[in-house]
Amino acid sequence: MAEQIPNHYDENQIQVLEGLEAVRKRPGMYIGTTSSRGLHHLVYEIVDNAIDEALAGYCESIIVTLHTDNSVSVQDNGRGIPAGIHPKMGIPTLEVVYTVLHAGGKFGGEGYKIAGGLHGVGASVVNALSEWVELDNCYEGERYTERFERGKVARAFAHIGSSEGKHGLYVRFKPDADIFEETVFDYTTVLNRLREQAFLNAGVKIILRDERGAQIVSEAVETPQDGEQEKNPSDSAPSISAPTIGKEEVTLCYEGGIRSFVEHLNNVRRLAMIHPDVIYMRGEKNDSIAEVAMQYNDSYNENVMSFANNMHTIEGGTHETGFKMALTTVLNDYARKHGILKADDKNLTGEDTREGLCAVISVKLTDAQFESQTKAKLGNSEMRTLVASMVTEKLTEYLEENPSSAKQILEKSLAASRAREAARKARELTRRKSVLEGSTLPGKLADCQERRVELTELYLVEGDSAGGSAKSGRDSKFQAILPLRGKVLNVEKSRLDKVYTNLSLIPIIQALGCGIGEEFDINKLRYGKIILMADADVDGSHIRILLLTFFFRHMRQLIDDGHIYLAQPPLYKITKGKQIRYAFSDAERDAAIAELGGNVEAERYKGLGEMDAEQLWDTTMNPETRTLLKVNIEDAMACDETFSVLMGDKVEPRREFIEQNAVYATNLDI
Ligand code: 1YM
Repeated sequence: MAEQIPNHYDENQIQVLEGLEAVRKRPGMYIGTTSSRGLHHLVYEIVDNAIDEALAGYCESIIVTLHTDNSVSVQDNGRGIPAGIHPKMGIPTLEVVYTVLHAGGKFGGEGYKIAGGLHGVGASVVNALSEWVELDNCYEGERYTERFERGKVARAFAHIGSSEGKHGLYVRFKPDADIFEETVFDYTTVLNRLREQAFLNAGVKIILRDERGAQIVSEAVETPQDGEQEKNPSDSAPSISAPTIGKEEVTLCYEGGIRSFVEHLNNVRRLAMIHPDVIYMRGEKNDSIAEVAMQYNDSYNENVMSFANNMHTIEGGTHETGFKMALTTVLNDYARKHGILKADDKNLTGEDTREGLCAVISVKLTDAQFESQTKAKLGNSEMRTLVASMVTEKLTEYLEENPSSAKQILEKSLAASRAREAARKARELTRRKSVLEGSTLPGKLADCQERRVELTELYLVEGDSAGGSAKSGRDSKFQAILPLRGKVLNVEKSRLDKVYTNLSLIPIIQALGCGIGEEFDINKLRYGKIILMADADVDGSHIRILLLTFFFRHMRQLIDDGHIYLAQPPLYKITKGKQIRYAFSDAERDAAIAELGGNVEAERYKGLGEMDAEQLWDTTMNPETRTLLKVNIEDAMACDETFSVLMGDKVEPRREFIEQNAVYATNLDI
């Protein structure tokens, strides 16, 4: 190849290296974060390129493999990347794709009309942030390889012979441990993302292999599901803690596309449907396509997910508002026309029409504009009209043609509307009562002196005796204590009106000050950190899950904005004479015993109540010495699922979940 490379190779090479060096210096600018989320982003970036090739019609299967050395490979059976020298850059095109910033397939190619991708990251960013990248490219019957280390060519692009009938690109890379805080891939995270992509791109086959579990997974169990075949399942808990290892092989392929997505979302939550079929709509205008799939279940939750060019628009945007507007209008019009809403009845609100709704909105457009800081909100106004007019037409048609489904859906919305009215009354009653009592703060709250919210902490403490110790042990300057009375209401099984009138929740709502549901206002939050402090036993876990479910469903932003923490009380106290050590695990206990040597006493704390004020301060509340776990929702989808399964009405799936995950329960954070 050498003689084909023109002279300006050198100067281009300098520019390229400077570009990749910039990525290594400021990785956050290109992938948002160097946390686990950023790490996984690298895989998605390469997979997106393979999916583009599949959408262009040249590739039918994509294999993603998690290797034991923490590297990952992605292989497609598309055309492969053109093998020639790039006319402008004077280096092999393959090398351009992997070393030139923002090149990533979006230049010149006919098949790449639809551009998506967070921060416009491409293969070159993956290369810059990897310890090494190996490429094996089969293009037009010939095979080529190249290797990079930290973005630099380590083994030159080379033609190594015939491709022996194979075609497509194989990429294997190992993320650089100097860059990433976390370098172990989480199987569940990768699986969820690949599954989502398989749903969004109907018919594309994605295979996920995890070689890391091969040693520990031995028995094959057959549990084929619709569109998903698994070999060797070793079910992994959707946990907030350690990375999960997965099945040896899972195949994801859904001919039903987003219809199957909605079925899946409802099924994994083990929800009962209120009408038999998924409603599916599709519309096109100019170069844009909009699709919606929806079905109502009997829960009280709303689960509307939207995507633009296969990117999850977590903050919604025009396509989502178009959908919501049209849904509300169509249901109100239908209800008026058929006398379900009488002349003096108020209209259904948007929230009423979305109770129990599971919907997926997917739009594909040429010139997607993303707004907001995280670029997760679609801004193109033409998408609002496209989705709204499609939903107005197609949903009206569906309701007229399926009167019994229509009846079920409207009954659900009406019930939601009545509950909302009851909730409003309950809320007013609570407010009036607190006005009469002269204070909006609950009686049991021991407040702190500090008024600057970002400096304050509220401990929600299980039980009056632990509450007492916490009150005496705290630093009352910035720490407030609210002892919880009895079991917290399971909000997964209750409508809003019940939540407002629940005696276990009212003090929490009042202490936080930020309201709830429609009235929620983060600016009124009275504490920067809300710390759940419960025993390290089964009852304690139950209270933690109930509280987290409450925050997740009714004050979600507290979790999203990182206000919710879990206190970590020690499990053991090890004493030798006057020396005291605390241990937070069995291993730490053993280490402490070894350190102190002979004649030690190790006692297991049965509950927080056993600790006196000073011990509680030293181990669990003193910012200098305590450990707090921040509750963050990396994967809202998996989390939502877990809450539905764990806290829903159906006992059987909960029992199944607990049995399947029992081994993980000891290190499950919630
Ligand atoms: C495992 C990741 O990147 N596959 C892939 C990438 C490309 C092509 C095919 C491709 C695109 C085009 C023409 C085109 C890319 N090519 C380019 C570039 N899999 C993976 N498969 N021929 C092949 O866009 O017209 C960038 S990406 F720049 F060479 F065209």
